[in-house]
Amino acid sequence: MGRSLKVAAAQVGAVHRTTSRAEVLDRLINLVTDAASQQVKLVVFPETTFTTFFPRYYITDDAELANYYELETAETGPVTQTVNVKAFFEKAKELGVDVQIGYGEDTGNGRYNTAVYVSGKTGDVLHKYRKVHLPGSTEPFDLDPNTTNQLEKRYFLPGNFGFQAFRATSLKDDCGGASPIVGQLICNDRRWAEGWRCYGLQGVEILCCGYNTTAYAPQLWGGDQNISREKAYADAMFHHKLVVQAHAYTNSMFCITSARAGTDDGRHPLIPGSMIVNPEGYIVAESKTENDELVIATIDLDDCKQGKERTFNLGKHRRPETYGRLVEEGGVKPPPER
Ligand code: CDT
Repeated sequence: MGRSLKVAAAQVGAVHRTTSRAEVLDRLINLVTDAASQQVKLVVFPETTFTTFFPRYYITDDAELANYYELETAETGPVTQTVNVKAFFEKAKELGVDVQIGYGEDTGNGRYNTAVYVSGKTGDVLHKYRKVHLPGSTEPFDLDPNTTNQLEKRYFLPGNFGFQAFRATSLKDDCGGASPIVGQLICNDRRWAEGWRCYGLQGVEILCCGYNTTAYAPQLWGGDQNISREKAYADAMFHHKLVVQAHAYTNSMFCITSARAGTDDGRHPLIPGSMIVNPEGYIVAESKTENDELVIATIDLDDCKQGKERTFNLGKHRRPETYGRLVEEGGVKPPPER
């Protein structure tokens, strides 16, 4: 077990439109403190963790909207030092725990759906990822304030950093002198094979992914508008697990997924399903509630070797000369009718 590491997904329960930043911060600090007390070295938090999942609302008040982002400019410094949230990062550093956490990033020139990976040793941002696949629409499909919209295309620009892996140098000593190779995705990204493969091609061993996935929104999804809440929930959980388990397996990597769960505002249900998946695609630990909860497992990064060296030895078995369409085409082009 030369490269074994204790890791956690920190699931976060309901955060309402009216929940204060201070309350959320307290809950996050409790989670990271609890993780540290159990010798966890890396904790993955959800997408847009510091606030409710605001892209579900059609927000016309610019001041309210601005408040959902962390302003990150030359003057403010990195997110770890911004006034709203620095207490969380200071606590993680004090405890010596690496964290990945998602938030709305406002650079002053553009807004992104972002996740940072922060070293528990130094408090430095080791890597920043901006969500590439933004689901939903720019315009609300329904102006009823109780409706669940999905307005990420309105509130964020598509991520412009690509799928760049990095070394978690902070964990080098914990992992037998070889720093883990880490990749990041945010929510909807996990449904697209392209990002996973980009990370697979960089030898990623731990994929970190936070999400907010609605458990019931037939108006948004299309399809059966009379679907029951139970069936919708089961479908959403099934698809979440299906994509994560399949892509972890085909890219021979561990994946830590972390949910914003619970029912926001009493009417916007989100699935839980925070889990740690191994390179064979099996779930090794999984959340049991819809509330704030740590999902913990000790993983051995050497378990990635079998898949990477045999079945999914990418250099040996891939035929990139046949994959041109993947980068040449954006959408579907069926063959012509004869
Ligand atoms: N936050 C986010 O990306 N949510 C999307 C909902 C898409 S509608 C199926 C997700 O992929 O979970």
